[in-house]
Amino acid sequence: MEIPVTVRFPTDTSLDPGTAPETVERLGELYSDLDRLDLQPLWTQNKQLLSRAPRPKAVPWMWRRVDMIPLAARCAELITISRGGDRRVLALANPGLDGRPFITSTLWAAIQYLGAHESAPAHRHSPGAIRFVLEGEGTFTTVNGDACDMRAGDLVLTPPWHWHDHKNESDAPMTWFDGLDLPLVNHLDATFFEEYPAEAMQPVRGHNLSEQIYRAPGTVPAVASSGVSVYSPLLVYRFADTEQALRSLARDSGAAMVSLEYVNPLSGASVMPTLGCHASRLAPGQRTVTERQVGSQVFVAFRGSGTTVIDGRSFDWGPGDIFVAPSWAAVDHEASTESYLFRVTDAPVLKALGLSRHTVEGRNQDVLGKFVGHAEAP
Ligand code: GTQ
Ligand code: FE2
Repeated sequence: MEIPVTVRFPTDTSLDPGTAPETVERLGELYSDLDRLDLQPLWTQNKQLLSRAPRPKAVPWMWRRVDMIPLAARCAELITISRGGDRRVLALANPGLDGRPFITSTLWAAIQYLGAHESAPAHRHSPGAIRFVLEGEGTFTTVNGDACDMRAGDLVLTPPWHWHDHKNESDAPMTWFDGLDLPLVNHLDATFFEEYPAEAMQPVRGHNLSEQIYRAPGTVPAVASSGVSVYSPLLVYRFADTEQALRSLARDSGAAMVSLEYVNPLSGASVMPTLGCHASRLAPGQRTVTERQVGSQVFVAFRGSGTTVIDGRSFDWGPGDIFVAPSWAAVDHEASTESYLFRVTDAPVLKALGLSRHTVEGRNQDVLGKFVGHAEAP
């Protein structure tokens, strides 16, 4: 069936009411001929294609720990981790994205749950991943043979095409946050995936090997300059270090919020070319300035509690809650107790492409409503 041209191309705004009927008819024929030959006019759709500012389909949203953990535990009762399914992962699906399992157009965010003495088999893929541990210990993620022990507040990297598996050797379940560049890599038609051959798990060379080389502050291997890679060779960042640095920063600055970026110790660049990771400490009772930036931001509340306003709506968060600010959303925070927020973004991509933009509003945005969750429509 032929799609009517008037549906394919919205009203031609250049057409004024006095146009002769003969011209209208000729225009109709012209649009049909264009359509038939897969040619499309820009003038009927330029406003959508070249919007004055980004118009992300993703909406500001939040997923609460109290909702997610019990559901993940129910999954663990009913669904075993097998070679086929590979991972017990629940994706945070943004309600603005038509049911796709993505938190924004560029980022994947999920919680992953491993029961006591469970493991998830080795595989590798071209999308890069980061893990931020929400609670528990006794689990390690092995990345190309380097078993990275995971404890609450630690950041663990799984760079592109590195073999990785997860193993919980403890008597308690373990939950962490996964951030991946998967939607972006899919958009770029650059996704590859491979299962580890033979055995499910890869051999472990040792524990925390990258940490032993790269964690010492201020020194890096002298030979490394020739082999600086685009992702960080340090695969794990400990919360104790993050916390200490943030505390010291806060003491010096007195600001409502201090932040640090996790970086590649060899280059100072973001941990991966596609993913940037930050940690912030919020002082209680002080609202931060309202800012906008191009790109997607996913926040993980780790410790403390507070309120973040995103595009005029307030999101009240506590430990383990995860919320998202789409590109160019107005964002500010106010903690009610000393708080730590982890954040993953696609900022390195925008920077590399010359598309970064950031503004600080002259005054705080108005709060027009409060996020209540799935009771409301997006
Ligand atoms: O743990 O390897 O959330 O491959 C999505 C894809 C986690 C993982 C995710 C993955 C993983
Ligand atoms: Fe994976």
